[in-house]
Amino acid sequence: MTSRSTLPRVAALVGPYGSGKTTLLESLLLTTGTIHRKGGVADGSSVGDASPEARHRGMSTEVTVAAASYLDDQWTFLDCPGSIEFQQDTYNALMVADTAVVVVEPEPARAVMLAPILKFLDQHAIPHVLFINKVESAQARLRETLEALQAVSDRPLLLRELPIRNGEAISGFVDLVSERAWQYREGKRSELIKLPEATLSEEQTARQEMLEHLADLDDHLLEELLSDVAPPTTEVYDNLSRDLERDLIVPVFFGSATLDHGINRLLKCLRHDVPSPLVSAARHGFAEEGGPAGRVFKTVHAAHTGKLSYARIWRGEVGEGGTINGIRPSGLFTAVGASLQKVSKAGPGEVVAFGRLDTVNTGDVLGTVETGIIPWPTPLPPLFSLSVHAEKKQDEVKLTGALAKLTEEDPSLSVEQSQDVGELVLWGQGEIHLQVALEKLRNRFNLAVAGHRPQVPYKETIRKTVSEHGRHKRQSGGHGQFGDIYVDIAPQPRGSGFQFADTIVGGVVPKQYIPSVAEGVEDYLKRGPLGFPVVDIKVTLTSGSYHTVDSSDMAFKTAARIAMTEGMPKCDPVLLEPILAVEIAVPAEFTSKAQRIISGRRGQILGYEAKDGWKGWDVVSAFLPQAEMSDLIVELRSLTMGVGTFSWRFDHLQEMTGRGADKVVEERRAALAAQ
Ligand SMILES: Nc1nc2c(ncn2[C@@H]2O[C@H](COP(=O)(O)OP(=O)(O)OP(=O)(O)O)[C@@H](O)[C@H]2O)c(=O)[nH]1
Ligand SMILES: [Mg+2]
Repeated sequence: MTSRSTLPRVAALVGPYGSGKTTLLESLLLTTGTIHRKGGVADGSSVGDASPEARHRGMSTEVTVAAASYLDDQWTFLDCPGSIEFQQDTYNALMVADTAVVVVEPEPARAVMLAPILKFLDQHAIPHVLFINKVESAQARLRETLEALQAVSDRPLLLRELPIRNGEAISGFVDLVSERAWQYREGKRSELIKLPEATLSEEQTARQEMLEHLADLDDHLLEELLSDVAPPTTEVYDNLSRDLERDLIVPVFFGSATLDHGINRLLKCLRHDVPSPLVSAARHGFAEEGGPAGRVFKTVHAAHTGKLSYARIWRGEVGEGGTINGIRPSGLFTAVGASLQKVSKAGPGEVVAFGRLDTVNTGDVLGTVETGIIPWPTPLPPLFSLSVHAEKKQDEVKLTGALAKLTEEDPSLSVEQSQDVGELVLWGQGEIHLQVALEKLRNRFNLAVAGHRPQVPYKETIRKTVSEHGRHKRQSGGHGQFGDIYVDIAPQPRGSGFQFADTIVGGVVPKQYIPSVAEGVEDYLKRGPLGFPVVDIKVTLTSGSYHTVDSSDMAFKTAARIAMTEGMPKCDPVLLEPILAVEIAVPAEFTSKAQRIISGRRGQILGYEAKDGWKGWDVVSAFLPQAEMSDLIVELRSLTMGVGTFSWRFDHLQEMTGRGADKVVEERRAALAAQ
């Protein structure tokens, strides 16, 4: 078997949370001789998950970059977080990978968790293989797991190796192409053994099945199979690598990351089958010829090194001392987890971190932007929010700066300065995502930040028309103050906002004072009788009087406020709560659960239909009060094995009455009184 490519390649390790990606990275690094002793996730000694936040939680919270070499081939492994809350980093990493190793558990019920990542891989035609991990502790038969996995994969899964069993336990495997057998050994490389007699007929069937899948995609192979000609091994290998390159098949491997079983085999197949970076570069729209080009897939603001931009080089060579996008980087580094090593240059296929490319962001092209380069995925839309503030008042400016850095690192995190309720709101993908962001602020920026549930931007309006008189008169020494007006305050249809009009005739309120009346009214509307901004209301100035010397803008503004303060409580004020249009996407087996979540949250189900392009998924549409959205994603995920998600937008304001409304108003009064 010869290597297809000597250019450095990139394999991303992806898959559901906790499937063993970081442990697999450790095993890959050991097998390739990059490290000499294996660390563990549990005791915080693994190469992956080096950040304090990841260590603290025993889970990956961002991508780990690790360079290795195997049989003279250069590799960079990208160990991606499995949690759906950190998928932005995973998607970014996949945008520079030549292949993805999808690590899964041998648990048929969990197969559904793969759907989102497989969708992303197929949408971007990224070649990928499956690695069924933890086989030593599998409860289910490999077949059952495979069937469940096939149900969520649009591409055919192709079992590349067959387990050899010793009783129930898997003790080795047969490679279905070379038809050679290996026996696992503890702490050592697997041993080549004679294909066991007992496995022979099963092996023949499995091999035939694999060949038939390949023949579906190749006429020559099909002819051979139909006429009972055994295809030469090289032809099978060629088919495998060609079909993988085009994302037409998904080869399946199995093993154990903790026991280092099946790792060498996985590496050998990657070495043989994974396409060259030249193929990936073309898939991304980078032309073959031209100056140096690359793309940034990860940005970190590290405490000591400053800003680091991890990039894949797609073409040409970049070197120390040169400029990139007009900037001279402070250095070039390769990484094995947190350990960085300075290098003088980097060429096609390599992954390097550039120091201090200040104006360059994740997703940016390094070099000339060519037409045809595929767009970077848009950031994941926000699903969960916290209102945040620095625990020390003097840290507030620092907080804004630190948040800007975090949102630059992770565009699925965003900050909103809410106008309505005056809060700084941090938006992200879920509770853990935001907690990790707060931990980063503490660990990296030495900022103590508190987060709490954000306020709902309630509004209020009125249901009755009232005419009111407002008179402001004061005599104090020289100039007095005099403003006198009559207004009609009237409700308006939903969505009309605020309107002001006048029906003044004969100059009873002189023209120059009318805008001041409007201003006084608007001032008042910032906080109505229930304590919230007032909307959907029309105020008409109908009459009044003035004084030639004592009247002023200020006096009419005050008169307007008086009229509003007197009149509004008589207009039958009513609370308005924001209603969102939400679309919940779930695998169809969870559709009724999604509907129950909606009804349990005062929502109104509008209907459901099959999710476009997602086999076996539904979308439930509904109206949902914004007050009920805050932990929607938390409940949805807990009921759908983490895969359910939703999109939302503000739709309308709706009158809210009864005990719920009374409670909102009471809480608002208490909050205002405490100010
Ligand atoms: N029995 C067994 N356990 C394993 C194996 N691989 C990993 N684990 C365990 O599974 C748990 C999760 O392992 P990780 O390597 O952190 O999994 P991960 O996929 O990186 O997790 P996230 O990055 O958080 O998605 C740990 O307790 C590992 O020790 C394996 O091959 N066999
Ligand atoms: Mg991990």
